[in-house]
Amino acid sequence: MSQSNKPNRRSFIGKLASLGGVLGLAPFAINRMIGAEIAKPVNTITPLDKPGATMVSTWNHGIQANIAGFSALSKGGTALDMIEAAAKLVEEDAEGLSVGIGGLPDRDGIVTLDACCMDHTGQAGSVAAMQDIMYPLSVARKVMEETPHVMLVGEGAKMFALESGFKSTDLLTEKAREAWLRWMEKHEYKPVINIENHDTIGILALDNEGRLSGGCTTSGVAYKMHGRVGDSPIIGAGLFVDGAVGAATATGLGEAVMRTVGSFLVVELMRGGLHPQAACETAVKRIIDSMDVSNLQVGYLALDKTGRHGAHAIHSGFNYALTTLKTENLIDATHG
Ligand code: SD4
Repeated sequence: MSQSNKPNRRSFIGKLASLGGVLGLAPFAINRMIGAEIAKPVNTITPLDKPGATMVSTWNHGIQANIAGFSALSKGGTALDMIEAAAKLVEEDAEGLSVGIGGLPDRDGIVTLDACCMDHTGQAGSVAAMQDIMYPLSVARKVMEETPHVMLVGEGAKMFALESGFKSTDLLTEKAREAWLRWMEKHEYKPVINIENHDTIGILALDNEGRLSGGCTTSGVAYKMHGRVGDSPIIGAGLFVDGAVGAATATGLGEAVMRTVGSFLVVELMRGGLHPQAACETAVKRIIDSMDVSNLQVGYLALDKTGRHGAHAIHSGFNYALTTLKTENLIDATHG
């Protein structure tokens, strides 16, 4: 665990309590969110010796995202609601340079977003290369729930979002535009490992009923070719969920994940009996064995249906946030 980043438990509970206040939650609901602190649970509390609600999310921003997810749970939400709430929080943060508004643009200065989600029944939705819409994972969820399709791209995805009531928003912030202008001076495309430790967010959640869901949302690799789509919205690459087995998500250079259908591989390895940690390690090894990885990073994160989790990356620097009703941790993934 990276001590400098380790969140303080008291501040976590404080955040949950004040969030509860803002949301007008009954005290028992707040108690549910901080269950370990309560001496005698009231009978509305789901026993935590079942797997219990668990969320894992990539990178530092996973901590805040998971808090938003647990807030959705406390309002009666499902695992998929936890995923959507967590994604929204990061997507609307204009300071983050890799997800939603504020994401770094492609080489033509255009921000295009990729996202997908999947639930415990195997339903999936996805949008790719979508412009001007701030909440791509929510649009992906609508594709899943309200259309006969799995994936919409580009102009079609945007049209569907507008028809569904999403607003058109300029996603290129001044900060991102300035970074792009600096990049234009050399105009050199070179993927950068662990750009700034708040990359793509991949989120996996297990609710109190044992339902698993997952989501992934990103602006993709910075300064990509216009029209390039990475792994993040590709079901099986950036995300895969099998409610009877487990879920996995990926971060890093999408091309390496897509070539090895990474998240599907991690889930299939768990189906074969591997612990999520071992499954992530094996999937990373598949990449290392099949290409030159000196300049590329990939990290996998997995959660199985019993609440066990693991993560592994090619290089150091990848971490993930783990949140349950009892604990919150920022964990450095193993690597190599
Ligand atoms: C992509 N996998 O577009 C994404 C980028 C990413 O951490 O995850 N960065 O290839």
